[in-house]
Amino acid sequence: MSSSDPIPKAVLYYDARSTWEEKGYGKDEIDLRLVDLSKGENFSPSFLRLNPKGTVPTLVVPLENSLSPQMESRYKAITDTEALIAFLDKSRSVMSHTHTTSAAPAPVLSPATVAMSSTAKSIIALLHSAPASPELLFYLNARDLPALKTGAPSVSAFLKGRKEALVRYLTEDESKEIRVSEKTKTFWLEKKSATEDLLSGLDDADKSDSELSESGRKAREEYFEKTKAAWEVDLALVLNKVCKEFVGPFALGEQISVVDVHLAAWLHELVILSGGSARDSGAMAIGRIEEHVGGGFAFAKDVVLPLPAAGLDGSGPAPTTTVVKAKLAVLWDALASRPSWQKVFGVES
Ligand SMILES: N[C@@H](CCC(=O)N[C@@H](CS)C(=O)NCC(=O)O)C(=O)O
Repeated sequence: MSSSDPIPKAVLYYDARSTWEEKGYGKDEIDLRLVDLSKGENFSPSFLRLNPKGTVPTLVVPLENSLSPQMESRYKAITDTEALIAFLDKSRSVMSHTHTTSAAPAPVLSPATVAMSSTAKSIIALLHSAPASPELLFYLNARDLPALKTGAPSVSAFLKGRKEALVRYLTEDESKEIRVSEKTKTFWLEKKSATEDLLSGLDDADKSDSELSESGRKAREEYFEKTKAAWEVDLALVLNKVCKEFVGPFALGEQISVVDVHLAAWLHELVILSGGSARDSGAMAIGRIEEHVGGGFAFAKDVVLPLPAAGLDGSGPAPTTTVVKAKLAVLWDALASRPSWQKVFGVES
């Protein structure tokens, strides 16, 4: 590397919607590279060299001790969302300004006390537990034929793209066009088989039950059962546990923290999968999740708020009535009013 070379930058490999702007990193600090999961780009040999699990987000950072112009830069990959967000948070302190995105100092988002750290850890672990996976809930998101007819085309297209990529990598390996380890080959075969299993329940979504073969009917029935259990049982349990730990108005109390960064991305995904949008009000968004989880699932509505005064300038009559909301609805409203929400989810705040 010569002295005129730019300082090596971190590269964030992400899937659409998986970035977050709260810390104010600028484009001159982090390169963003979209990894298209629907084309199996996360399974390519080059991506697997960075992250053998083939997951996004993945942040590749230059090692601090290799930043001098005299030496070749070395990099490490952070492949776990929790570690990645903690790294992005710690890499900017209150002393650093939010660089190109704003003149404000970068906020510290990590919890300050031991008690808060333990609550943070437990909520974050819940959000990244297997039953909370937005990817799983995207695959399993139809409980009856009308929902299957609407949803199957996009899920099938995603899974087919992924399967085609896996078949291509395996064929290239077979014909010695590429060389990969046995471990990578086994990984591809396992992913291919899991993808085929999911696809079998989504096949022939335009056909009624009576038009299907016996095995087709069985695969469809199993798919519906799996979907129902994923939302009504497993996700409902996660949601109840999250709410129990959640302090309010933000996850750990008055201050926004790393937990809210995880929650924002996760809740947004759940609302989209439930048929809502980033523009929904907190009450609407939470209502969509409740309805979609099904089985009578309901969040506790235990936050009492005054109704806003009639006049926008506050000149209206003093509020005489109150409104009750779920804690997560209050959080959604608080997050949706931040500029980061607008940037990430592309809505006017
Ligand atoms: N434990 C990982 C999980 C990340 C993860 O599973 N990401 C999904 C996208 S939301 C993924 O990359 N899936 C890859 C695939 O199997 O297609 C983390 O916390 O970062």
